[in-house]
Amino acid sequence: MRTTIVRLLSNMASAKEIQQYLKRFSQVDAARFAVVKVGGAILRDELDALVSSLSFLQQVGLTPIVIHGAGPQLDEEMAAAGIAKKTIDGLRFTDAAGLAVVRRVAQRENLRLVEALQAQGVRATSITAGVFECDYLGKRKYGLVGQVQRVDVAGIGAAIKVGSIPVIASLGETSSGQILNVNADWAANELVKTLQPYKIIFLTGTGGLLDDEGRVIDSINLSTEYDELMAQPWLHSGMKVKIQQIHDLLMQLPPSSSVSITRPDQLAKELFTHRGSGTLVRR
Ligand code: X2W
Repeated sequence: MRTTIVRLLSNMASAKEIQQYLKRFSQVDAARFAVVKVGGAILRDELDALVSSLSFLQQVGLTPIVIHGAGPQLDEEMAAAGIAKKTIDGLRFTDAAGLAVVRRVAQRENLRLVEALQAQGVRATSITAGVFECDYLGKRKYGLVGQVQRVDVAGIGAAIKVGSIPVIASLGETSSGQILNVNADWAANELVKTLQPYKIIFLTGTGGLLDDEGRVIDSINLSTEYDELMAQPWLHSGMKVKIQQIHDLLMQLPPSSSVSITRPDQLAKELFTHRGSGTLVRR
């Protein structure tokens, strides 16, 4: 573990810089340090780096809240089950057969991450139900897809109290107990709105928002750059949706809030250096 930490920190600036950030983070309410959204592709391709980074945070006494998706795994398992993919407005139309796959795969991926953390001695708590109280987004249009109405943070708080990283799947339920499929970015945004964490981090395979040549954009200041950015013909439609979602999220948070988009192996650099990593989006 020590070598992992040394390796993680070796690319960074000074010990003084790291100490500065540690001190700052230690002054934040432990339950509101960070929400980290992990895309399904990260669980598939970069699990080791993710585990190392989360392990490092626990070593220095920080407990992030992890919310994860399972998009690519769902594509694969749906295809294997003979269920054709249908997306509406970027959301997966989910019928009863599809929901059975969503529940199985979300729970499997959740446990895979929790077990990988525990195998490295990291305390982690699996949470696959009871967080996102939902209504149907539109039963006829989207099927069994949830729109979050309320976030119950009791289970999350209990895990953090004992220094265990809550690892949350993006499954919701209605007040009458119907399980629903929730988009993991949406679930992360609702968690953020409820908890108002100090740090908001999205871990993606791209490691940030990309410009026209596929390079990571360092920072985006929405108040001065949003309209211009949205008008760019080169902005990839997936990126456009992401920026729009981040814009809408930040508008509902205090003006000092920001969102970081980075890769798992750059997480410590993002948190503990002035330079950071990936893309920083501010209001
Ligand atoms: C998503 C949930 C998984 C997800 C889906 O079925 O793909 C809806 O679209 P990523 O890996 O974070 O994309 N749900 C309603 O969002 O995973």
